[in-house]
Amino acid sequence: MADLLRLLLQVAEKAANVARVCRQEAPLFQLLVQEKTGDDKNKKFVQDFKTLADVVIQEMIRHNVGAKFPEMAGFIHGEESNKFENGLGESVTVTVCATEQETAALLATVLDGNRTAASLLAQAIHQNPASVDPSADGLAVPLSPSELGIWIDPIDATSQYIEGREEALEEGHLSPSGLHCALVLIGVYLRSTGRPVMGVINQPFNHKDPAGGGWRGRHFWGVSCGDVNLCSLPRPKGESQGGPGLSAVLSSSEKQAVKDTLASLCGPDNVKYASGAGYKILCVIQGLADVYVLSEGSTFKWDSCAPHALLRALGGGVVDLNKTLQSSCGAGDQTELTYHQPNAECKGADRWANRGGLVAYRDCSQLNRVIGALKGKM
Ligand code: 2IP
Ligand code: CA
Repeated sequence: MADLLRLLLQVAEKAANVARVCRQEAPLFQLLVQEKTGDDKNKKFVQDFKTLADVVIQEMIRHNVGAKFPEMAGFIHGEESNKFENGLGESVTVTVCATEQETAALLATVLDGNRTAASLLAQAIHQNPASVDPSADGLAVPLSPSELGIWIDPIDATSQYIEGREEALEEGHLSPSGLHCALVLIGVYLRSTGRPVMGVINQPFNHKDPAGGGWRGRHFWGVSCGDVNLCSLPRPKGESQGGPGLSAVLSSSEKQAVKDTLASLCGPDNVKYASGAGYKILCVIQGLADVYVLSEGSTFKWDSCAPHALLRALGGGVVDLNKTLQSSCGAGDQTELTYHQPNAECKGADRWANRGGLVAYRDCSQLNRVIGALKGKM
């Protein structure tokens, strides 16, 4: 498991490099921000570049993990499909090739011959970042790769990534929107039970190098399996243990009834809004909010798997909101989100939606207070 965690930290860092390169290098940045529609649309160009960047990152992770752990190869899932059809009806499969040159040549075909952009992208994909987190070494967990599956969100909060507003993060404060909301999420679950057991979160745009060297990232990881619960972050200091103070983070598009209920439970100043499903769970992990409540089925397995594993390592979790509201025994392990079974009656991405909404929490008694307040209100 130490090997797997080390590899995931490395590929997440590589993904973060690709995300940064796409914003830093002018030929890629132009492609990223231009939305071509109607007559302007180049029919040879495969969909939009944003989707291509996502797919390239996802395929790079799939390629690297599958090469080192072949038992996992058929169980690495993500938000994007790597099969594209362009406006001319030609179908192209984007994969990461054995060499940088081959990858560049393949990317050039989907970038309609733009060799500069293709080479820059291929270079970032094939470059190995030097540093991995030494604190992840020596980890012993009795799990084998053949028991595990993976969910990847190559870039969560894509809209914030494209918009690219720069915010200076203030220690201990949640910052509602901006580049820091964009996250690379890699979650590992147990195929038999669907429980999340390992998660890696990389925040490619955490702070700017004071010496002018561009954006620097930050990463977080957690492992939760049996008696082993380890997280790169400590439990936030001054935990209230379910006491009176409570704060919540919500999507700005949350239902008014949920906003009102939480404002009266937490106090209006303690309800905050932020972009990105992954970023909101990260706020709970970091103690910037106690709970993240979402009443809609607008998140997916790839959004929640990685940060869910970190919350479990800290003694919290992520439950299905509707199931928990209906459960006679209240919040408990039975209503935690799982990651191995699709919603059989749904089609497309909705097969993997967290359809009942969710609550992410660190402290079970705080979760119970939220559930108690929301009963009969939505
Ligand atoms: C999105 C992204 C959105 C979030 C939505 C996710 O993923 O995290 O920000 O909505 O649920 O699926 P909101 O910000 O309102 O919580 P992506 O950006 O990868 O599509
Ligand atoms: Ca997402």
